[in-house]
Amino acid sequence: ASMRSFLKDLPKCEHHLHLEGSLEPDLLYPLAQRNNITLPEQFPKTVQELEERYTRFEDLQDFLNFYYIGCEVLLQEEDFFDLAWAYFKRSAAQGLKHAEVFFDPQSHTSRGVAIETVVSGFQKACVKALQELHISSKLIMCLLRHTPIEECKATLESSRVLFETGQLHALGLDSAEKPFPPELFTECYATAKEFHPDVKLTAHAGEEGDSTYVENALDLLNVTRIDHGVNSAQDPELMARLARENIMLTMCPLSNVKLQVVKDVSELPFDKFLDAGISFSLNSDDPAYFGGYILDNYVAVQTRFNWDMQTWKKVVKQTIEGSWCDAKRKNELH
Ligand code: ES4
Ligand code: ZN
Repeated sequence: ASMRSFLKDLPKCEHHLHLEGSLEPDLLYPLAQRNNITLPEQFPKTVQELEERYTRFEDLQDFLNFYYIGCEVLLQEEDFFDLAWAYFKRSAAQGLKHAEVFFDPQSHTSRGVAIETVVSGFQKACVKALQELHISSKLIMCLLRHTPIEECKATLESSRVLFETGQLHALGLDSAEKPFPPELFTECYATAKEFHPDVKLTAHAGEEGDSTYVENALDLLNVTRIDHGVNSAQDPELMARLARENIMLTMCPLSNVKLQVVKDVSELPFDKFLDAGISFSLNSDDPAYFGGYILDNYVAVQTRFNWDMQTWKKVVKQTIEGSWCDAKRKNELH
């Protein structure tokens, strides 16, 4: 209990959170009803059955199949607001202070929902989170790497004004990693940077893909952050580069166990990364699916690694410094 309360009081920032992945079963069914959505026939019928199904996933694709069905209940601006607000409230109770959150516009625009509807709902939740919970936030738009490149380009074009006006802060890349390597998205990443010089770039890499996915994301997409990056530990030269170029890895311990990237949190290469001087943050990824929000991930790490106070201070400091908020906000967070 005292370990949990120590970790709860740390000023936590989240860098790897899919808003659609925070859709809890107890919100999914009410939204389906509110929007008159018929879920697929084989889909679990009750909150309890669905929670049971979420306790085991074969791999990333098995999880994604459920994740994209979950997305289908989101239609109106209010739905996107409710989703994000529920995430902020639950995370505030776990000591979250700053969040840089992903969303997948293509999982909604493919069903006829306008990207402006999605962003507007999320934005309103972000404003309320700052006012009422003192959580600052940034929105990161992700492209779905399994979709045709022309669709990705069209999505990017539809987001131009949102980036130009600062409503969107960064571009990311997610969904099935193999066989969709970073090099397919070189042009998209160059385009996003042309929208506005302040646009930040990140990409999922090295979760199911090997260390070359991480290397190519750095070389070809010009990202300054890597989401997951677990498999970077396979390559000592890459590790030295991550440290030298101050690339932050956004690690997701409970996710990696649930998707069978590792058998246990204790197998994650945190000590290697610490020794190599690589910055990483600890994140919840898709908390409604993987059984824990940000503090639960901190607790899962501490239970295995038993870090001293000094190590936690270092991790918290690196997390704040690796955030995309301005210097004034970073100062408040420290
Ligand atoms: C995701 Cl864990 C993970 N990996 C890749 N894409 C994703 N989208 C949502 N969660
Ligand atoms: Zn992710």
